[in-house]
Amino acid sequence: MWPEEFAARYRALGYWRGETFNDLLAASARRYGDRIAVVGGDVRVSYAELAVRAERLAAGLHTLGIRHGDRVVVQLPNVVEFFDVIFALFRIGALPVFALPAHRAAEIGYFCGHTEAVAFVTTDVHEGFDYRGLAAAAGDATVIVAGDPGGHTALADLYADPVDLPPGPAADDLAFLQLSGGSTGLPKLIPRTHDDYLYSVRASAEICELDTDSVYLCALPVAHNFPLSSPGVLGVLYAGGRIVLAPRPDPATAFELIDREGVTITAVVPPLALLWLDAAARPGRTTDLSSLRVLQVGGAKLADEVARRVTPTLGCHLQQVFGMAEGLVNYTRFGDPDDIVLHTQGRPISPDDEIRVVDDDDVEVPAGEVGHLLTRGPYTIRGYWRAEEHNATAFTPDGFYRTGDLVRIVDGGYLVVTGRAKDQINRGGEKIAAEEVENHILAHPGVHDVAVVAVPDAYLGERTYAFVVPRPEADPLTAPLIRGFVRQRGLAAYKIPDKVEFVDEFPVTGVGKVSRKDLRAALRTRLAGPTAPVA
Ligand code: OOB
Repeated sequence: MWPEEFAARYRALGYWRGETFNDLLAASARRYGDRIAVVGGDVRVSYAELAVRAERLAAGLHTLGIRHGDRVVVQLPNVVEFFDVIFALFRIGALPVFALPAHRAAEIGYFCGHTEAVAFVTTDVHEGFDYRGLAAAAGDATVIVAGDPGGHTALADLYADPVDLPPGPAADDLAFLQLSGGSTGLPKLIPRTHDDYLYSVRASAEICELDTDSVYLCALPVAHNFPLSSPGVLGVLYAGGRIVLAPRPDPATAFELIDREGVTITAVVPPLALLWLDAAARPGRTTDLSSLRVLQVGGAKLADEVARRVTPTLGCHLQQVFGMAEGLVNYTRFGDPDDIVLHTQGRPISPDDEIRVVDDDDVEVPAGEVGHLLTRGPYTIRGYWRAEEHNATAFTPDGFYRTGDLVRIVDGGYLVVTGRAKDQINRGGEKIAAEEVENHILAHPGVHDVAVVAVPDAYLGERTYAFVVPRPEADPLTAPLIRGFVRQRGLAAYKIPDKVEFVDEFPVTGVGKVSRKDLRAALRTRLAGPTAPVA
């Protein structure tokens, strides 16, 4: 957490206002009452109704034994119940741990175990997958299911008559644990407080000019930091607008909702932007997209050629968003010249976001040159949750977060992301820690060693390539066998290597470590693909 001098400063400057998400919901329910807050399928929930639903669910969850400070793993698709659940947990002061719908037994098991979760909230079936099958991975946690509970606790049964609950959390308490994309063996958890997160939400809503006329299409998985708070669904609830939940992000589903609900703003990752642009430009499109004012693109580097197509094709502003669940979020602003909007990833939210661009020895590089991005500020964490050892290297001694991103700063303080120094693959915005996948592959008895690297890809930006050194005495390995093995270990599908290649040995660095740099270079030469920003 922040040293007291910083906390005092952030309070004095009005960033931290001593408000919680409970205060936000109460204020919005008072202010916007009967206006529709959330639309999901045929369900339309007003601000006043949302407050009541959260209060009733808080009563039921409390009766179930969930208390202040308890962790609850929440894995829900884009459904209205997501809001009931998180605001009910906020009311109690229990911490949602935000899993994504793509996560499977390996991830859910780890989240529940590592956080000692008391409950796991999920859905019945979504996009053909039965989430109740993950119950075994949740260990001792009570399994709560939105929809058909199949023998578990039904979420629907937990909405109870409001009871007198103990006082809720303080503004400087943790509000939830968010997931890090990670670059190490196991995902890290990101502790965010009410004070710090609310500041980023309010400031984002202002930058994105949200108001009561805003209609936000949530096409990405709602629990991810981008659609959650940049300005995302929480920004909309603060500003009194309307959230429209898309069950899937494909153009047909999204365009239909944009047309029907008069969507004004939405957020996508670069591959989705590409799909939408192609679909929007197709002759004979029957949906009307003219209500759309802003397309936010972030999560991974947006290619210049794609950026250039947004305004002519969709007739709306492009806003580039470069953010991270650890904190720092950058936006291009609506009044910015084309050059900035098309070619930079924006500038920070806050005048008190401190940015340092340094070389390998943590020495600042000359202005305008590429270096490692370090950051500190009023909504950037000072450490991962229960990860002492990792924190010692992931942060500088004076509290700057090492983002692992390579950037340069251009005039006006705008950042251009040029690459990455962390061992992570950014597969169309979905982050994959090389080491996590390597550990799963290494568990195969026929594998001697493995190195997982990114390979440039025209559509996703990057794909995952696994180089495997087999054990000489073992039965011959095949790529499908390795992929199947990893899948069967319960790893999310997006983490399963796109390609597996068998080699006799790895190139090594001077000290004898596997040289991922040489592996990537060899791959790039061989594939001669587009030069995507692979660090
Ligand atoms: C967002 O958050 P995370 O935590 O999934 O991933 C953060 C990482 C960054 O460190 C960077 O490597 C990459 O994703 N990234 C971008 C980018 N936006 C994120 N790289 C290049 N260009 C961009 N525009 O991805 C996230 C959180 C809040 C808002 C937006 C994105």
